[in-house]
Amino acid sequence: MSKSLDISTTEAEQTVTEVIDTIAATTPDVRRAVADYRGQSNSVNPTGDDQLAADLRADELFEQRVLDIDGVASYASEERAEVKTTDGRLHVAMDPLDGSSNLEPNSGMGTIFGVYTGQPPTVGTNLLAAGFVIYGPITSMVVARDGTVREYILEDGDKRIVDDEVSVPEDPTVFGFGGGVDSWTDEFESYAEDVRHELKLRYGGAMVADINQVLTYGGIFSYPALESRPEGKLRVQFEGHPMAYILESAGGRSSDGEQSLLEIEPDELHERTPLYLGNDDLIDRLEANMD
Ligand code: P6P
Repeated sequence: MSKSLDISTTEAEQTVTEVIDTIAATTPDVRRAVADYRGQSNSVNPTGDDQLAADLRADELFEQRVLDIDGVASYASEERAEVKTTDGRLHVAMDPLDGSSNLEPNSGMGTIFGVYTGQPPTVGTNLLAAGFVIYGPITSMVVARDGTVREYILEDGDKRIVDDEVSVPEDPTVFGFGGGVDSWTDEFESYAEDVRHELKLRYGGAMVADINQVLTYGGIFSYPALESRPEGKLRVQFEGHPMAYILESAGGRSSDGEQSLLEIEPDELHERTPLYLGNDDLIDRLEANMD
């Protein structure tokens, strides 16, 4: 039997595979929605971000199809206040369109997902799989499951493997820090001052693309604690946990400044956290700096 699950490991594995394939198969419709729904929606999501019509359309597409999967018990989304439940055993949490503010300038955007054994809000160690899609010059997908990270190119929603063992390069090259110098704490500002003399700046305003830079070239991505907002900007359940699972499966590390992001058990579904993800020595130095 699977850990803390009342279904067989085989059933859990089959459901994870179906979730991944369903998300991949939905990407052509999301890519079309991104082109067709560029306008504002005059609404905000539960954490106060402006919602584009494309955010809502992507959320609708994924919710319908993910909840149709037999083994899925619930669908949680950055775009909606409540978790939608049905029969099944595994729980899916998604950021349907990450970085949608990049839609207007036609920069990178994506989809983030996590498959949990417990219903969100839940601890990151309940993840069975996590991944993200990038709607870039090509549509690509990175998936972490069973300790391995794989990268696929998506063509008409079908996966074609391009890397069957993604790992963070040992020698870091890039860094990307959100929030802006004037909003950082003194501790982070001094850390950032060291890092910016060692690495190249790669910050594009969409976590999926910036994290993929770190997976490709090595380095660190952070949306840190801010003077005015110690909890930072990004969400534990929809961004922190999935990306931590991927980076740690690829030989990197994650932190909230003290511990792995996977150790965080959010009290609320849309809880935020400072987050630091990348090469282990860069995260070690960060945590020493934040003491
Ligand atoms: P800022 C996109 O809106 C997002 O949620 C993440 O994908 C990204 O890393 C961050 O916020 C960008 O925030 O403040 O730089 O616009």
